[in-house]
Amino acid sequence: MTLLTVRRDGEIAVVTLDNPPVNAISEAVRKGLYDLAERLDADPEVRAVVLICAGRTFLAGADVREFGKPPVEPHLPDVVDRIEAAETPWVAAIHGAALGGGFEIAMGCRFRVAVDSARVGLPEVTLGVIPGASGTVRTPRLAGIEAAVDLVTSGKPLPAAKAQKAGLIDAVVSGDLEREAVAFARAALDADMPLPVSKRPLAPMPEDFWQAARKAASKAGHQAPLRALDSLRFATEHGFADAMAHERETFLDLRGSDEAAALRHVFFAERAAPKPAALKGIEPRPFKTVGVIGGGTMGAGIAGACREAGMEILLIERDAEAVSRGLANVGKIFDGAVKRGRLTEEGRAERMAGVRGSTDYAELSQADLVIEAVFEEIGVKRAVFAELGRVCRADAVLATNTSYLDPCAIAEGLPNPSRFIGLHFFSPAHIMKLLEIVPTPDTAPDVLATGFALGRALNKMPVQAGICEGFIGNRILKRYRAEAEALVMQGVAISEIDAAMRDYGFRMGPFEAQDLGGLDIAFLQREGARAAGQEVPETLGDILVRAGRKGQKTGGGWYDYAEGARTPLPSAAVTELLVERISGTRDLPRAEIAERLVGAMAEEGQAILDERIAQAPQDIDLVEVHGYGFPRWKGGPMFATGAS
Ligand code: 3H9
Repeated sequence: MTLLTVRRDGEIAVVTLDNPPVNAISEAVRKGLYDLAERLDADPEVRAVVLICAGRTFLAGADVREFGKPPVEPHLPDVVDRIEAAETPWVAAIHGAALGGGFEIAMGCRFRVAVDSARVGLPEVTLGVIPGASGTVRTPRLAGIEAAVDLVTSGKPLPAAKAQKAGLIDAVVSGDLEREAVAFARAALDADMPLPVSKRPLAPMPEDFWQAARKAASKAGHQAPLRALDSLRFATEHGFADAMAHERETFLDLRGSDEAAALRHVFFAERAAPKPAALKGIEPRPFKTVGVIGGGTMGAGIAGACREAGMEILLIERDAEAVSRGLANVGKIFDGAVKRGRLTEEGRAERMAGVRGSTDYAELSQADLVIEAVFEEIGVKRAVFAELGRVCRADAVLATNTSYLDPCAIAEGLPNPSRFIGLHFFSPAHIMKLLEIVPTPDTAPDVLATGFALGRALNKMPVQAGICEGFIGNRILKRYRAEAEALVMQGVAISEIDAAMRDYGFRMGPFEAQDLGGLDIAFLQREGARAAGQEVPETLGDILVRAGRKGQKTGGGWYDYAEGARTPLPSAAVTELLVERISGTRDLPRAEIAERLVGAMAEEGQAILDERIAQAPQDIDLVEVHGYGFPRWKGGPMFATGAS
């Protein structure tokens, strides 16, 4: 494979970069492009250059794997400058995605053309850095300051049509990209040549614009979007060279930051998780027709997610009334998508046409996959699988969406148990990314592979978990809550613990989150275990639930709430109820509180690893980031405590 090839189409040189899988800009790519710009400038017969990429995408950005090492020349900003300074105009021909350094190279080109399925963007802040090769300096000169602020501080790429509207690309083409780009270059040679992007003028913005942008950027919770904004502002108030120096300094500073390291860790963990090495070469079973048992919040969410991914759904409920309620629940999911402008009315009708309801299990005889999402009670679930064992094809995959029960116990007596697996979705299932995949000792490898393939098809983050109470996520949650209660018993204020975890980066602390979700769910589960003869010590939460304090829905839980309000107010009633379990008062710095709670999560994570419930520490981090609101820029409990 040759990294860079050059072919001539008359007076146009077509440069093709081929650096699989995503044409990341490695040291070799930087050097190759720089040298090529020199070489093509020296060729009097070349009047324009088209830069195009082989494979699935245009240049996807700097090679993130190099970020942990010292920078090596030629640096990317110099490559971009060199391309911009070329004697002959360069045309970037974009398919797939032009991201980060890839889009910065495209901005060094005199023109940008793209196919309509392409996206362009500057996602650097999602990796804890800012664009480091002129993204904060050239973008405002190319598309104006407002568009640049949006693109850089959000990190969200724009589809080609919107990018063209914003002035980020010159043309959207259909048909063969290379041919169209060559034709574009040829036509451009006969027209007025635009100024190189770095030479374009820029008018500063008023103070209130920057203040509003600052407020918006601070919502991300970590420093990169704010530093990106500072860099954009600097670039609009200083000359090009000074702005480039400022941007580079900020980029290098952030590149070495803990937040950037954490975000890189999550980035690579996310890419590894959906395709476990152990399943390489194992063909998943099909899942075109999917049965969902139960049309409550969870079942409807699962049905909605599967339908959105193109599967045909059969929703099974107990009686006709429950069927129509279930279908209405699925309908509400698509209504939400219409309301947010993500789906048209016709699209909604098409989605719903692929969701049928029935009370008759026999209709599942042709289903490829059936997911059970009924009440979390072993007897109810067993009855469902007894029925499924009778009606489903012997090779159909049968899955339980249990969150606490032992999947082996659910599957007991099922004929052909190798097709059985746990698929633990998180509520709301059409939104939450995490999917815990729980094989039993009987689960066949291709059934496990089917779980992962389903996760990928649903655009979820699939993580394999072994069997224990709560699997990975809920087991750690239990420990986290227990540690938080331990602090309360030592005299730390409930509101301080919540504030500490918010300061750490969670949207909510452990107690306010319980008030929102309801304290009774975990309480009932503990009561169930007690009724089954297990030794489960009385928690502080139990005391509150027994006193009728189940959270916001009962007007109070760990906090009081004013009528109809959601603001948590410290509760004298709670202090009174817990007085015998709390010893004095204790002031603990918030950072220390967070350290203790995250430390407890990591300790439980380590136990989970030792018991082989999780395959790798980064899987635990993904579970926490995607299912439990752990701040991404802290990398997850294992990373944050140095355990991954
Ligand atoms: C930057 O550019 C900084 C500059 O401003 C300044 C520099 C001075 N590097 O996602 P996929 C790997 S910051 C290294 O499954 P898809 C990935 O790990 C960068 N490796 O593919 C995986 O490896 P493996 C700004 C990378 O088709 C394989 O490629 N750019 C990089 O679903 C396939 O990845 C970004 O943040 C990389 N930059 O999606 C873009 N990117 O096969 C990040 C990917 O071993 N990338 N890999 O598991 C993406 O968003 C997606 O990969 C993309 C393709 C949309 C391009």
